[in-house]
Amino acid sequence: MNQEELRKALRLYLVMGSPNCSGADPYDVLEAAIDGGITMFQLREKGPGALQGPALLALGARLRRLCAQRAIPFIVNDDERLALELEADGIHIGQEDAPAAAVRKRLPNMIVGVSAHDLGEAQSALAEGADYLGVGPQYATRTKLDAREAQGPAGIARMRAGGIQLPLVGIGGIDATNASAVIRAGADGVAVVSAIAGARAPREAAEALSSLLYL
Ligand code: 3NM
Repeated sequence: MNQEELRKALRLYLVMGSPNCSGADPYDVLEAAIDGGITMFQLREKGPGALQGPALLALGARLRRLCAQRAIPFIVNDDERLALELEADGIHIGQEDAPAAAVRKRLPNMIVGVSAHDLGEAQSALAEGADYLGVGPQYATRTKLDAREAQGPAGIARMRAGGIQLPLVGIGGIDATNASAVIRAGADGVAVVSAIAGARAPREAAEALSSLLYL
């Protein structure tokens, strides 16, 4: 995938694991979200009740297959071994995970996404070979318990003003009421968890976000 294709794929990026699905089967949630127009998916199995071991692998294999069938890039959060086992399209790592340069080297053919919180972290991620950045939290979030203080879309605007041209998504507290502001600040797309996975009707929620993002 080239950089322009990646920018497009990042437009509406669903990040999700079973703890985010309020008891629904993550497969059904993902399928509905794809029907509703998401453009990329990240398996992020974290939080209370997160699956591990064979159960996580089995879920990952089902979700991976669905993404392949529907031509949705499939990214794994933070777990290089799982990413390899599932033949993921990419991996997403945070500042607390393995250094981006080492991951880039070990997984030369994968998309490598990195969480960056300010211009300095964005410049480091770029130098280490990141393919895209996730910038957050844009707004207050209840999904990631150790999230930092909300920085608002101005953080993205500062990165763009500082010369960061990498594909970039905002994350954290994004929903249909504020997604447009994140795009206006310079993001290529938005990454959401609860706005779709926690919605009563994930397909309609994805459709609503999607229609805003293509205005
Ligand atoms: N990363 P929701 S915030 C996974 O700031 C994640 O890097 C964040 O969930 C960061 O869309 C976040 O439900 C959770 O607010 C986003």
